[in-house]
Amino acid sequence: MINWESKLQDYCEKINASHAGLAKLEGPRTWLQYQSWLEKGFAGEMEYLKTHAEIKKDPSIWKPHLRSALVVAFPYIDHPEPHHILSSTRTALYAKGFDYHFWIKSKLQILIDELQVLYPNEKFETHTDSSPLLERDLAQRAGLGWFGKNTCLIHPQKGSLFLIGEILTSLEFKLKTDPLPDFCGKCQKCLEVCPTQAITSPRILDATKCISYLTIESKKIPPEDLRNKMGDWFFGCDLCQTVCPWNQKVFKGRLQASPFLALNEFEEKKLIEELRWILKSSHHQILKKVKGTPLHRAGAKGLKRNALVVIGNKKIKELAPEVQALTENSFLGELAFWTLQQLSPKED
Ligand code: B12
Ligand code: SF4
Ligand code: SF4
Repeated sequence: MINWESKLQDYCEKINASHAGLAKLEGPRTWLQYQSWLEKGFAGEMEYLKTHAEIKKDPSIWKPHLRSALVVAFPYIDHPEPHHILSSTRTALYAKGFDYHFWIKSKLQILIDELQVLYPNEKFETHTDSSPLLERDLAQRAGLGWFGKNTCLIHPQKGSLFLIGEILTSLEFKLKTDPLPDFCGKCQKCLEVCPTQAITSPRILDATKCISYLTIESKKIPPEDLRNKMGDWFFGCDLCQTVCPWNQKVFKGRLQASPFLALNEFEEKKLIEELRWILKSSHHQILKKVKGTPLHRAGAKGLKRNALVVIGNKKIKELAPEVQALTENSFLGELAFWTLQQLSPKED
């Protein structure tokens, strides 16, 4: 008979996970919140979130033979799989490492290889992010954290800067994990810091306003009223997490929650060269460079779009010729004009 509590600790050490828990693979407790979020149009262009809805409500439609989930939290400070591509740009901390869809699954596979020996007749599968599961709900039920007002799952000793992955299995676990209590209290720091006011009320995030969505998921040019608010973020955004006192406590002094990153002269020059490279390179060159990293998801067009927003907001005049060259571009032209406007001094 396995003692799951100590087994989970051993497993975490083996694969550099911070914590793990067990949950039944069943309908989520927060289904109604998800449904109302979709109805409000907060998913924007992320059509797959609507297509997946029925499966999320009842995972047995999708995996009738699977009963449980072993849910694992993978911290990304320090990043376990770092890359140094376009390293001067302000990129979300999780994206400073290689694409987690690959490395998380391969780490979970190490555990499956062990479990399969113990339970040769049971089924095991690895999943993370892209599967039709409400992962925060699953992880909350497995005791990995509470739903912060920024919507992220937070653990009192581990913070929220972790990714979630899971092993789904036909096994039925006997261990019952109690969800953690909510420790947000009266704090509102995440709502206050969000530059685009994307967190419309505690635990409700209008993704169409979130910088993470605008720079990663959206295939469009950001609406004009949000462009200035996107600041220097090139890919993703961490502000509502880095400002969080629970992360500040865990990662003492290591997290930046300022609206613009302070760069020294050398870093500023390097950033300008990286942005110049993005604007001047072909789609093929860009995709080749970012292959295997999360940056690939935005596509070459998306990364050029993000570079233009950063150049405009940081007023990088040195890049005016490269921006000018994009004003005839069918996708980027209007944004390139906006960027040029930000670079020229305002008349009274
Ligand atoms: C779509 C998506 C996004 C969208 C929308 C995010 C959102 N908050 O809705 C965008 C592109 C904006 C995004 C951004 C980010 N994402 Co994302 N994303 C997803 C994805 C694919 C689906 C999330 C979803 O269904 N959203 C809809 C809302 C309604 O659901 P939810 O976010 O899960 O929120 C739950 C709680 O808020 C709760 N809830 C809502 N209201 C209420 C009210 C009460 C009273 C209670 C108790 C609970 C509650 O119920 C919701 C449903 O379970 C998941 C992976 C997955 N398969 O689940 C990753 C995931 C949520 N993302 C993740 C990460 C890391 C990020 C970013 C940090 C990346 C970055 N730095 O740029 C940011 C964080 C932004 C933020 N504050 O959420 C991690 C979260 C890890 C964690 N510790 O929480 C996940 C789980 C991916 C993974 N496998 O690790 N993401
Ligand atoms: S990730 Fe950034 S833009 Fe999105 S909700 Fe958090 S602070 Fe706001
Ligand atoms: S910043 Fe405050 S309100 Fe927001 S998630 Fe952290 S503790 Fe909760």
